[in-house]
Amino acid sequence: MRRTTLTQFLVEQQRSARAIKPELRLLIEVVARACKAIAVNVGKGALANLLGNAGTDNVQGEAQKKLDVISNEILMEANEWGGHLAGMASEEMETIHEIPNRYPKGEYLLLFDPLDGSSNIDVNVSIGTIFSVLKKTDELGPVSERSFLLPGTAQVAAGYAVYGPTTLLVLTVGTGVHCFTLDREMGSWVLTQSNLKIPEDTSEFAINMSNMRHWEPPVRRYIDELLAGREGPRGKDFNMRWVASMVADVHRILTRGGIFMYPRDKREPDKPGKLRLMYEANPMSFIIEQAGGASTTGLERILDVRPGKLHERISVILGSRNEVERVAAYHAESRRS
Ligand code: AHM
Ligand code: MG
Repeated sequence: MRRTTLTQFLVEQQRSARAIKPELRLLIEVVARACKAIAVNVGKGALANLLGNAGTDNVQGEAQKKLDVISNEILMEANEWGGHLAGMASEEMETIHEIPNRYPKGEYLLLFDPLDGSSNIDVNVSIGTIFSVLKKTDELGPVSERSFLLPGTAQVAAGYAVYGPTTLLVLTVGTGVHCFTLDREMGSWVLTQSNLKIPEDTSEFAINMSNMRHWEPPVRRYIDELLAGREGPRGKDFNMRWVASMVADVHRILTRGGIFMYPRDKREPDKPGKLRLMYEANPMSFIIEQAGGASTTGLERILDVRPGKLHERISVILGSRNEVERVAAYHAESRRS
């Protein structure tokens, strides 16, 4: 069987499809290599004393795990010197990181959540890395936080790695969604699924039900109808799954459909949702849309949102198109009434 590696796939995207420039190809390869290094560390776990807290908090006030810190360092070190980037930003760093003057600089900006699903690290459940690539538009000026504040539609590439039973890399450069599996013996990413498509309909949903009392009426209405099952207005039974690692929940949806929701809730009015726009919601929304799904805050398409700050949080509702559109319609109705 002829195998297509990530390198071959990217060269193909560059040469034939003309979807990416050589600099972007190399940048994606470096990110993918860093994900391999993260996978090795995640795989060692307690053997290398890598579980547990690092003893520090990140900018969001969350306790950092040792593996959060290590994964951030791996991505930073791998990408700093390649010459393709102007700057980087991470969930684990308060401010942006400008590429230092001792290295050549490029035109791309890289954003990442180095290890998503932190609450699952110590319990051996799937976790992952999410990344987004933007092109710097203010070419002449030095890189600043403002350079990063572009809507999701400006992304030129996005992807995630899942560190699960197998290690996967899911990628889009705007020409569909493609999945690579890490061949651990060979150390190479092998294309295992091309052009993933999300079914338009589903009977599976993912939401943290313990937050139900904080939800806004349209979300409550939608979930109430799903829970009513065959006897309710939807006339069919729905199943629920919640891994609590966005990478794993989104990957299930890419594979067999579903709707994922981390909606805005009333707990902390200044925090609209839990998930972060720039390095969680945007890259996942790009991937979901490229696979034929939809992604909204409830009130607007996530990829159209103009970010106000780097670590902004946002309501996320994404997955099978017909279900996402139904939730958006409930939001629109509730606004009108
Ligand atoms: P993290 O980036 O700190 O790991 O938080 C994001 C994670 C998502 O992966 C997941 O969907 C969500 O938080 C789970 O939240 P909860 O613990 O409320 O179920
Ligand atoms: Mg995260």
